[in-house]
Amino acid sequence: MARSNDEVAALLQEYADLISITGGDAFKARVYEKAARSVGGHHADVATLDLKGLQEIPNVGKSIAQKVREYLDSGSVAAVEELRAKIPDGVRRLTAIPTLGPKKAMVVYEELGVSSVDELAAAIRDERLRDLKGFGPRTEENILHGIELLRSSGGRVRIDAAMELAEDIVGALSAVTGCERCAYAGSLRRMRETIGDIDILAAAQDSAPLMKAFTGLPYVTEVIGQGGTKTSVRTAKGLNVDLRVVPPDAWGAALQYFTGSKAHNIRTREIAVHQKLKLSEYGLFDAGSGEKIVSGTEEEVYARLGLPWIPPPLREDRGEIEAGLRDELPELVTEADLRGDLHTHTDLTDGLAPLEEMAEAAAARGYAYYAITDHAPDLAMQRMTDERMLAQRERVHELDGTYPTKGRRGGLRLLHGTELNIGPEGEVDWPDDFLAGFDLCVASVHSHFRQSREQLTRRLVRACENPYVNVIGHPTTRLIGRRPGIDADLDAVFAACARTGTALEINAHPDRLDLRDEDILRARRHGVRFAVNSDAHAVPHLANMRYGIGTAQRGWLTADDVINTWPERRLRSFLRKGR
Ligand code: DGT
Ligand code: CA
Ligand code: CA
Ligand code: ZN
Repeated sequence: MARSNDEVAALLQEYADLISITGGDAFKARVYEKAARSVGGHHADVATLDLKGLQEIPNVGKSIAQKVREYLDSGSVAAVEELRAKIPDGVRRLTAIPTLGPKKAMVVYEELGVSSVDELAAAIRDERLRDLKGFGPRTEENILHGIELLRSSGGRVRIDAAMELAEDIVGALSAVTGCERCAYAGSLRRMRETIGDIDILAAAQDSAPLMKAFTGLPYVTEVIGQGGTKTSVRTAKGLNVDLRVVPPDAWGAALQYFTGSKAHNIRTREIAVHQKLKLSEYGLFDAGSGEKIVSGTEEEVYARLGLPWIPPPLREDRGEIEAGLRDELPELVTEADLRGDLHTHTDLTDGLAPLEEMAEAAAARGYAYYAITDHAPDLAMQRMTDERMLAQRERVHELDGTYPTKGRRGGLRLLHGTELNIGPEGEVDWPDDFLAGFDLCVASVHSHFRQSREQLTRRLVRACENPYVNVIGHPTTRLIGRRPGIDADLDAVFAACARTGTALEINAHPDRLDLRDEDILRARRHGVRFAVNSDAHAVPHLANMRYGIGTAQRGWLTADDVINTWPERRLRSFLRKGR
């Protein structure tokens, strides 16, 4: 296993930290830090190297090489253990605060017995810090700011916030002279529902102009780390961004590495090792000779490992390696496959735009059909009545087919629908004869989230059994980071959907992304169909579809699994539910 480079790099970095914390030689600490980076990025597995081979790694001298050998042979290093014993874990926790150096961390620990970030915040509140030598009101302010930064950076952000920022940065850096390629990687490229930090990759012969442009971006508030190949910044919204610049011929290997996920990369590296190869962010190398084999494109890297190119949303080690080896990867649904949107609102209820504007925007997106699904009367604040709904239906019929749709023959087909409320017993707003007048019904849970698991499950299953309910809207009702999903037996619900011909929604709003990827994977095994919907309440929300599609891709869905990619006739037949 070629995990040794990472392990050794982490050990050397820790040693460097320990040296500074204990007030050791700053120069020595920097030497170890540099060595850590070199080892982490070295193409050959350090476990296979002797003392001489180790010393050929840049920044690794004799004494460092000896420590590395000691670690590889015995699993520990005496010098590191010695320093470890001197340092309480608490001090190391304190140095995670960006504005608190190791020396000051040691002082507050020794003088005040403070050993956690919370204790430090409390000590500042009690004004216990300002009496220490070298500390003053200014220091307190700085540390408090650092604690705030630390706490806010612990949180993950919504994918749309990260996406907007990343696209802006990629645009700005692509315009820099000498930039040959630029893209975002990491969890954003994999379309995870939330993003820890943004990883930007660029290819250029000379990294300096890119690094300079990057740190000069207007929303960069702090440069956390700066080097020749990697720079990290914090932005005004508290989001961190890493920029890595690689030589153009290493683009493919670097993109593959920094797209991750870590779990996926571990698998690809294992495959490389079995073939006597070594895979790193610098390329795919012959493990024996160290000769570079490929690194220019991701396709080449995967191909040399015996794999087809794997779409980033699949790269989570959830079976994509096995499927790839058998050449059985799914042909994932894409945004271009969508023919319509089946859950949208207008200003008749809580939407912002009138029907006409929403329909016009939908036609401009090139949709073939578009459903208006305003809220039903049981959501009392929406003040819906039979009359209002029927008046809207007339207007929908008038406008049907009148909006020329971009890139398609014929006008936009408008479907008149509604978003029903699934009541506590699984009942919905209107009797069957009224429901029969709609082209489609979405039904969602909007109340009584805390019923028992049995009640919630029965509620959803009953909704599926309603012959007029076509789509279960935002099935778990979760709000990312704010409200957990309801506690229902989802497998029972998925089975009911498959049995009754009811689709499950993948709500594309970045607050929801409901169903989520893992539930989609499970639902798919039951043979359920899905509808990827924007749930738009305003024109700009129509564009959230990309996040719904990203989530569908993470759930391995093909176009055939998604009813709103189907031609209108096939869709209408599905909506009849065998009636
Ligand atoms: P995030 O930022 O928490 O939303 O998730 P990621 O996946 O963007 O993770 P991040 O930013 O820590 O690293 C970006 C990619 O770099 C990650 O997906 C895979 C690669 N990577 C980072 N650290 C390691 C590592 O220790 N080993 C391996 N094999 N890959 C790593
Ligand atoms: Ca990341
Ligand atoms: Ca990162
Ligand atoms: Zn809705």
